[in-house]
Amino acid sequence: MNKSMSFEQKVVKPAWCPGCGNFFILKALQRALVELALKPQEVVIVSGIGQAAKTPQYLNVHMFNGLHGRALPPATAIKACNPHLTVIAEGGDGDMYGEGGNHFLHTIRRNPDITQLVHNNMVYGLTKGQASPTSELGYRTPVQVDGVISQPINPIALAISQDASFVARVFCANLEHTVEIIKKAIQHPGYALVDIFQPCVTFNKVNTYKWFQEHTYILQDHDVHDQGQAFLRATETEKLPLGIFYQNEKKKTFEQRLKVHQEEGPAFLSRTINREKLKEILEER
Ligand SMILES: Cc1ncc(C[n+]2csc(CCOP(=O)(O)OP(=O)(O)O)c2C)c(N)n1
Ligand code: SF4
Ligand SMILES: [Mg+2]
Repeated sequence: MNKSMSFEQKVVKPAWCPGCGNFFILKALQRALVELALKPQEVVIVSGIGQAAKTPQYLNVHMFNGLHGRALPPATAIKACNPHLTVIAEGGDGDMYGEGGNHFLHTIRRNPDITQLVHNNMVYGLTKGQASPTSELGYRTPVQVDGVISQPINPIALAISQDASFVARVFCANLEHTVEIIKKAIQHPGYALVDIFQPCVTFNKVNTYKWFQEHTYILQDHDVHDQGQAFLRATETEKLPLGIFYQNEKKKTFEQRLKVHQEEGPAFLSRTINREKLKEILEER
């Protein structure tokens, strides 16, 4: 039996344009989950709104599809309630760095043991091509008719500056590399960001497959534990590095720091009711 079948969603077919980079990401994630020998019932994918945020609907996993930009708080909560689950928050550049930008910052602070996958196509795809927080200066759209006038966010540099515990970037058409990095992000004990360059073939005619191929290279001989070097690599502009920029495995996770887990064991889900304690509380009131 082909093991990858277990994550295949047979009922709902992807509503993406032919050639969209999201197909590579769907395939890479499916392969990563299979190669990590995870079972569908052990995985939860949380997403918001957008083309990227549709991804969990096309996989045979548990999913929670919430508000635009709000995938990270429920993902953090799910992991805190049941640390046995593999929890992934997934969405687009607008969803995660724009509408959800505040949650991005505060999730880095908390360091829950979750993975954040951002399909970065540098555009709002679902709403038909407006500029996103990662669109380049001067990028023209039907709304930004004279070109974007605000500087794009650099999510990699931002995450490294805040000591996010795992920070990586990939280009989805490098399928093997994307699978490898997603696997490492899921295995990392703590918050892991993977920014995924993803061509939007319909609305972004600048950042195409060819453009990403010509403007990226894979990091070699880079010390992932050197935060200063990682930040410098993240601010390179001529060619954009891909791979793991930074990793800090020494930070405690949000779940490890929660007092309730230290005192009463890990998963809320698997606890039995202490009837004596419950009786005491009820009598007190
Ligand atoms: C609070 C809120 N603001 C705006 C929207 C409209 N909206 C839906 S998806 C989207 C943009 C999605 O862009 P991105 O996250 O980059 O995903 P993509 O479609 O490019 O994958 C917007 C602005 C909304 N649904 N909710
Ligand atoms: S609009 Fe862009 S992001 Fe959306 S499915 Fe089409 S190619 Fe993909
Ligand atoms: Mg987008």
